[in-house]
Amino acid sequence: MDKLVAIAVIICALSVNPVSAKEFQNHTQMMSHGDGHLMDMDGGMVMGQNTDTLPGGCEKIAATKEITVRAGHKYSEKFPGTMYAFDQQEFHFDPCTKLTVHFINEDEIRHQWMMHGLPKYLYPKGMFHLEVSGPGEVSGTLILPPGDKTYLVHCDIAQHMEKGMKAQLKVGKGSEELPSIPGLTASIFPDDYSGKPYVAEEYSAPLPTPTTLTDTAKSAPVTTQSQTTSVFSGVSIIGLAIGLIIAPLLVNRFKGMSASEIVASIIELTSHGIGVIIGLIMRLIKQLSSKKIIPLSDK
Ligand SMILES: [Cu+2]
Repeated sequence: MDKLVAIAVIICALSVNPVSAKEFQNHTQMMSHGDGHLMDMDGGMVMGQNTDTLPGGCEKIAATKEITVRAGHKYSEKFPGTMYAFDQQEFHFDPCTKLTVHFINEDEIRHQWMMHGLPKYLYPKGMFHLEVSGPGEVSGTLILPPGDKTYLVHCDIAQHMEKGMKAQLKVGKGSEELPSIPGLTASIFPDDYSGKPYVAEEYSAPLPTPTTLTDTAKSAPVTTQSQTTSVFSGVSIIGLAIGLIIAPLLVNRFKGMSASEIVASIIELTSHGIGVIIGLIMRLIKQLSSKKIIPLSDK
């Protein structure tokens, strides 16, 4: 009888299929999809890779740095109330540094190292983004813009940032301290164990500074005259029309850029966009003159 029990136990033990942990994967064989976007079929991804284009306002690459960042549940253990964290919460680099980030995910789930606020003329969507699904490593390179600025770095998977996976990257002196960085800055929603009902306090986020371009566009007098006789008014209308058309585009493009970056970007824009603008002006003149708004010749 004892033998039977022993055999049963052995069979039972052998039939148990232990849940095997996912193997650590080094995502080195990624396919380039253009525009600095690389990915493989196993959950490795890099977005906004830039190894050689200098951001506007950088005369040369100031330094070449390499860092390893780890992401995982275990790094959140020292921060009460969190679930996920990076192993570092703050990074600091000189402007125009060429930075390679080796991102290691130590969890069985998907994590990201996503950096925001980069100039959109150089980094699509204003992001530099590394992603690994399950345990593994991915590496990516970018060139940091000039100027003092603090960039948000986080994991964008739902609730991962709110649960601790948040950091800040300061270029130069940085521009601010971001809230709710575990162990670093005060939380926007601090945990309260008093048992009293929660009363929401308004978080006073700094309001975005109004951009001159939008102000100009908004405050510019909108003419209601449909029939104008002088060439001067016709030109004004063309200028205003172009301003109104391109102002929102420019505002979006220049968002979060330093003065030197804006200048560099304007130069770039001008050289690329001059043909388009000339075409637009020609078309407008043609349209307006066909409607006899602008007298092309004095009669
Ligand atoms: Cu995550």
